[in-house]
Amino acid sequence: MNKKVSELLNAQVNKEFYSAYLYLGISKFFTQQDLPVFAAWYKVQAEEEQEHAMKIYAYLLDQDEDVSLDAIAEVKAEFKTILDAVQEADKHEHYITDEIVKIMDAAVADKDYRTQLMLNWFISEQQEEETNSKEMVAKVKMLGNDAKNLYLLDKELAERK
Ligand code: OFO
Repeated sequence: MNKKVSELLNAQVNKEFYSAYLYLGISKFFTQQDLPVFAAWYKVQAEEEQEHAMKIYAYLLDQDEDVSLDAIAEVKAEFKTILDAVQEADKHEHYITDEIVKIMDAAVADKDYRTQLMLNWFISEQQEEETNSKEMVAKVKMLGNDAKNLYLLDKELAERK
């Protein structure tokens, strides 16, 4: 595998684990706000991010590439408001999309069709996650900090498995 593609994929393993950590931090914040279903929603998201990291990890090993298991950066997860927390998640999803696109660009430049095929899944996944996080921001903006509304939204989120 091309060195740049391999390095970017390695870095992405770490970024996906960081994403899991960030979502766990957001989940913790919602637990502390007494919004258990919001908390559960972001905990599911944290689990999904670990799966993403493992997808790239397994792909690299399948290609006989090494995987560096670097330190995962600390997550502060201190938010002033519920809106701040959901906006942080939305901002992060856009950042991750940009990172996936950078790897895709490198794979295209190298005519690395196998990596492009693997990354196609991530391109679709990011589309879905950006849509979810955008909707979450819109809902929280509409409902504001009204306790009853947030309780209802918390119940609506309970649908997510
Ligand atoms: Fe890894 O799925 Fe979004 O960030």
